[in-house]
Amino acid sequence: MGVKAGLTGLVLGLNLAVTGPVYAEAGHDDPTITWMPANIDWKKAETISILLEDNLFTPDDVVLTAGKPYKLVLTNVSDRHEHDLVDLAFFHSVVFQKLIIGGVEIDTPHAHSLLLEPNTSANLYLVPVKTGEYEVYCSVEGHRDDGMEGFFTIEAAE
Ligand SMILES: [Cu+2]
Repeated sequence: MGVKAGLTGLVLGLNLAVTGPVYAEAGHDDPTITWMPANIDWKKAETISILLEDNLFTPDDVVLTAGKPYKLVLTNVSDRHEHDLVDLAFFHSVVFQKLIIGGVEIDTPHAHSLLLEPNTSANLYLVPVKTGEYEVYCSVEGHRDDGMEGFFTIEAAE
């Protein structure tokens, strides 16, 4: 628990919001590094860039393949507003190898959401592990109502 608390403090300091233990109540399992498929070649990670704008995601429909490595580059291009990317079901369907926020590397298999200050970006190295269609959105007040939502679909490998 001490390790987790320490990580949470670090993560919050880097504007990566880790929400409270609601996932347990919702019946989600926390991803652990044991979810990581063996022999992932990170040099082959596919890069997908997603812009967080006022107030939409571009693109807003992202398809990932389970078991493959990805580098998601999330950039808040707003000059004025913070934006986040939220949905517990999605964040519990992927396992992180690491996150890099503002040049700082965070080694964690698990995060609950991502909050980005204006004109900042984050690189998420992850492997999707649970197939499904996941609705994601920005939880900053009013942004979802303005249309800041989208879908991440995780497909089974062929
Ligand atoms: Cu927003």
